[in-house]
Parts: sequence; structure tokens; C-alpha cells
Amino acid sequence: MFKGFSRRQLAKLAAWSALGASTASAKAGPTRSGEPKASVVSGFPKGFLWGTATSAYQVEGAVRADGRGPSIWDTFAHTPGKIVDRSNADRASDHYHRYKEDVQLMKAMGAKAYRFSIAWPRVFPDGAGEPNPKGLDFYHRLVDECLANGIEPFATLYHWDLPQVLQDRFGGWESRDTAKAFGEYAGYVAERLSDRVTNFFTINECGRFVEAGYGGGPDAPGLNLAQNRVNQVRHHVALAHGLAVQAIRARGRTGTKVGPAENIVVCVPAIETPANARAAEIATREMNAGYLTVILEGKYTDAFLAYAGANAPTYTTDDLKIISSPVDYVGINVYTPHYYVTAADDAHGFAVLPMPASFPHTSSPWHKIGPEALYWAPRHVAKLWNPKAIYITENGTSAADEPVAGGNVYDLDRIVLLRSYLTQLQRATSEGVPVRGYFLWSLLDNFEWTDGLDKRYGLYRVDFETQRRTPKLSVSFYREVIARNALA
Ligand code: BGP
Repeated sequence: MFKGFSRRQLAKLAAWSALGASTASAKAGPTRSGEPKASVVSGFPKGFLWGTATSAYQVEGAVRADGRGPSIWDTFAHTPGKIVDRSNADRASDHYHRYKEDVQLMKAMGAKAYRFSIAWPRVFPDGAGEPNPKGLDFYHRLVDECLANGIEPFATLYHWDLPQVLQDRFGGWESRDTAKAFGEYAGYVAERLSDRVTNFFTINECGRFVEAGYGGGPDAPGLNLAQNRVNQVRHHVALAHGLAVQAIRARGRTGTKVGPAENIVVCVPAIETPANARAAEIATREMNAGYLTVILEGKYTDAFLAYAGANAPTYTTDDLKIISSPVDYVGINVYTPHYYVTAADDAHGFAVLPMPASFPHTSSPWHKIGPEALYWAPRHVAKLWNPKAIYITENGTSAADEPVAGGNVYDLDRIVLLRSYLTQLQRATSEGVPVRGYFLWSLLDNFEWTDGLDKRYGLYRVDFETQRRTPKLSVSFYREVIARNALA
């Protein structure tokens, strides 16, 4: 991986590091959840929304169909040396043509919701200006198909496929013009889809694509900017989120809901004492200062600004107002614990423990296995910011997924991982943490960014030659969880 860092490690290096933090004074919102306590039940709250997730570039294929313009990921995936297995997403899982079959796969599992993303370059091939109605038509068809089958659509507006033209014209997220164009695009989509789509997510994982795309990491557009410029990029992405929230409020139907979908930096108390739990909460606020914290509090923390120093982004108080436009919920992608934390008697209030080399991980080396991340991440969000609702917008794992004779895939490693993570999520909901739904990543094997087609995350195995979908054993597991609304 680039410079010896995996993209996940780069993503968590955010704008500042734990060790550089100065005094952190956390603003604690009203407590929604109680102190940790043993729970004997295995059920989830009534009406809990079980779903699966995908993203446009990773599953759709059909990159030249119906007037779609190129995105930075098309350019990047076709640049030699960027994708591990030399694949690209020109076909991916062919969801663009097979969406009806894929909706049936969800229905067969009993899934109640589908989180997909809309490809900006399908809707505005030129990034802004003239829309391409044929591009949006695909999402009309997809949404109608979901609704006809009792599946609630949740649309993400940006899952990294920036129109290439905006990168060429403005330097992409380096420019406020891209943030403005995103607001326009969000308003246009809300105007046309919010009669049937009630729930939108603005931007998927700012914490990854900013660092990994602009800060020397291995993702598109593949830039290695100085830290002040990376911080400015992140500020523009936060601004784009806020502009999109405002545009959706202004142009969507009354009752349309919106929030971010962020890979929150997850800080876990190494040992569950009240002091360590509090330290992990303080750490969470500071480690997410450049995005979630500024969105939910309307200010950059003192520690963030002190650490950034001359590299701090330039912004106005008006920007902060836009960025912190009220949201209806907070979406968090939770795969892994980023930091194990203990209380410290110093200015920071927390200390980060070094990760042992032997810490277990999945078939994706960045993905350390720490099920309690799915308890602490939503719990910290609830305690720090008291949102109306929280969604787990992604959780899941890659696995080898080799079919045995007869073609079955017994992905026991995925089942064991999901069960242990869901046990921790159940612990959170049973304590009153307001998690309303869970989207398993992913419905299908797909194009996993720089890993290409090599890493399989799907509940359904995809044969990328024939596009045949085969349920893995985890489909039966997830079906059981959904049917019981409880651990299985
Ligand atoms: C999240 C992304 C998804 C998906 C998933 C798997 O960060 O939002 O798009 O890619 O992680 O991770 P990876 O492909 O890095 O193994």
C-alpha cells in the first residue's frame, strides 16, 4: 500500500493525531443511553429497519449507458497500476441491468430497506448545468421496483464518483464550486425523487475519500496535497454536506429526511470502566473534529484548530452555519475499532494504546475484528450529540467465499463476525441508544475500489464472468435475524 500505509490507516490519520491533541473539553449532550448493563434479551426494537447497502460505482456497471459522464473513479480504475487485480468497474455487478433480480434477492431475505447511491455523473454528466433525465430515470425505475416489493429506498447522494469534469475544471473538492455544484445536484434529485424517497444520506465517508484521495492515499483522484490543502478539501466537503441539507429542505417534499453517512473514527475503552468510557467519548469527539463534530456542533474544536495551526482551513462563520444545518439522523459506517483508549490524567483526557501486531483481522488486513465497536460508536454519538436517530449505514466483512463442490458458499467466518457485531448492537439498542436501522455491506460482491474484484463483501456471491448470483450461507443467517428481529 501507498507509503507503507493502508488506505484505512491513512483515513484515520485525519487532520491531526491523538498524540498531538491538546485539552479536549467535550460538550456532553443529554444522556440517551444509560451506563453499560447486562442484557438478557436478544431482540431489537419493534420496527427496527434491516437492510443492505451498495454504491453506484461498485455495482452498477453500464458506465457509458444513457448519457452517463465519466467519474474520477473511471479515470482512476483505467490508470495502470492503480487497481490490485487490474480490473475496473465497467461492468461490476451489472446492477444497472439486473436491478429487478437484485430487488428480488433482497425480498427473498426479508430485507426492509435498501441503501444505494446515486451516480452524480449519470444525473449531471457535466457536473452541473444541464441535467440528463435518462440518467435519473434509472433511479426512478429502481425506486419503483423497491417500493413495489415492500423495500424502503434510502438514497446516498455521493459515494465517491465525482464527475471527472469537476476534477478537471476546479480541482474537484479543492474548490468551493464543487460544494456548490453538489448542493444543486442534491436539490435537483430531491425535487424529483422525494415523492417516493423519504430518506437521503448526503456524503459517504468523508473521512476516507479526503485522506485517501487527496492526501497521498491510494484512492481517486490520486493526489498528494499538502496538509493545509487537504484540510481545505475536508472543509469543502463538510460545506457540501450542509448545502445539500439546505437544498433538500428547500426543494424536497415536506417530511424528507437527511443526514450524513460517515465512517466515524471509533474509539473504544480498552477496559470498560466509567473513566475509560468517558475518555473514549472525549477521544471520539476530537478524532472526528474535522467532519462529524463540526457538522453536529457548528464549530471546529479548539484542539483541532490548535493542532492544525497554520494548516487550518479558511472559513467564515456563515460556512459553519451551513455545515451545521440540522439533520434528521446520523448515519455511521462501522467496521472496526480505530483506537483503544484509556483515561489519562493530562490535558488530553485520554491516551491511545498501541495496537499489537497480532491483533486479529479479516481477509482485509485493515479490518481489525472488534465487535464492541458496534456498541461504542452509536453510544458515543448518542451521548455526545443526542441526534434524533442513528443508522448503521454500513457493517460487514470481506471473506474468501470459495464455493465448495455443488456451488454452495459456507461463509462461516462472515456469520461469526456478523453475529458478534450484532450482539454488541443489540446491547446498544437494549440500553436505549436510538439506532433505528442497520444496512449490511453488501448485498452483492462488487468492485471494492483499489482491491478490484478481489475482495468479496456480498451476501450473494457474484460470478463476474456470468453475473450469476449465488446466496452464501450468510443469506440464511441474515434472513433469520430479520425474521426474528433478534440475534440468530
Ligand atoms: C466502506 C465503503 C464501501 C466499501 C466498504 C468495504 O469504506 O463505503 O464502499 O468499499 O468500505 O471496504 P474496502 O473496499 O475498503 O475493503
